[in-house]
Amino acid sequence: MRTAETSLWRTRVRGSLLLAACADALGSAFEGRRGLSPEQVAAAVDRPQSPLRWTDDTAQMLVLAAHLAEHGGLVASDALAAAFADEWSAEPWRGYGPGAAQLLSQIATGVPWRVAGRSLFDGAGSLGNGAAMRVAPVGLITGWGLDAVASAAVASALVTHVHPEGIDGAVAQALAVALAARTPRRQRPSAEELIGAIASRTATAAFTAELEAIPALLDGPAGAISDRFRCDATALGAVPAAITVFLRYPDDPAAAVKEAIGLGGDTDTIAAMAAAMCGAHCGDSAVPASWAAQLEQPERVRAAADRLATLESRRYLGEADA
Ligand code: AR6
Ligand code: MG
Repeated sequence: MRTAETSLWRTRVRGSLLLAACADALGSAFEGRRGLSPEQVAAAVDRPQSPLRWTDDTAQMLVLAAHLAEHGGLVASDALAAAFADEWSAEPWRGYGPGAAQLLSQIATGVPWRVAGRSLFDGAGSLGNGAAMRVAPVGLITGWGLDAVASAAVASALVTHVHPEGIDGAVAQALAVALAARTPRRQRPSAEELIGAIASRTATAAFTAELEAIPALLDGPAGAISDRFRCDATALGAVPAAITVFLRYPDDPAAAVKEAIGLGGDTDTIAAMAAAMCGAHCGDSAVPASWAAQLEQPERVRAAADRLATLESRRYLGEADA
């Protein structure tokens, strides 16, 4: 890959991870609330007054980014499960979902991830949005086709989320980020193309039905989005809402984050997922200065992004040289 292309890609990877981290932190103040007023959300988002502390969403996203960088872009399941469990053990207070905490504590004490994941929710496995909220790095690997992105998303999900809807959430989010990153900056992402690419690679009829609802929500009031989607901690309730918000504001992360938070419910996660898409499309120049100034450990996020972006340019060069 030429230097200019590498640097352009790096800005997108940085933009995606930084905006996801900022949005996660901004949204966490409102998690679980409903009926938020736009003024209330704008006051907190436009001029954050206190440090932006991220939650389990960003903690796990950074683990996955580091894992992909270390393993040549591939998912080594045992090592990834152990890395998530280590992260949870080190900072269990980040706001993990109840199923996730139960699962990661089992893995930390030696239970194999295959056994632990199946034990959740009476054997159904988790259909939470946790595999989706952390998956952006999978969509930010250069040189990969969309089928490879979808396969890696499945592999990354399976170590914690075995329910088909939890897996579909990760596939959808990874593909949305991948397509956002592949859309020229001045071009508006095509809703039809994005929805089609996701619908053809997700497995459940339930997810397809939610995706099909998106086009009717692209114009009109945000209230129609929260009327249609549950906007909760499930993959089905959160990921289609995040995609809808991104498609409404692909070039405007601040507007996207405000709208995502305003939906209520799982505000940190829906905002983080929509922002990851915006950042992949716009690059890091779109990160509002007031957010960057307050973000917790910004250098750690940038370093994770740069390792991911550099990994890809090395891989690309290696293929070209072969
Ligand atoms: N049946 C019914 N409800 C379920 C099921 C199921 N099979 N699976 C999940 N849920 P969890 P995550 C519901 O705990 O996916 C943090 O706040 C259930 O209500 O596996 O990592 C993050 O910020 C459960 O509590 O964790 C994210 O918002 C919820 O889905 C979120 O949690 C989450 O599933 C990530 O959640
Ligand atoms: Mg959340």
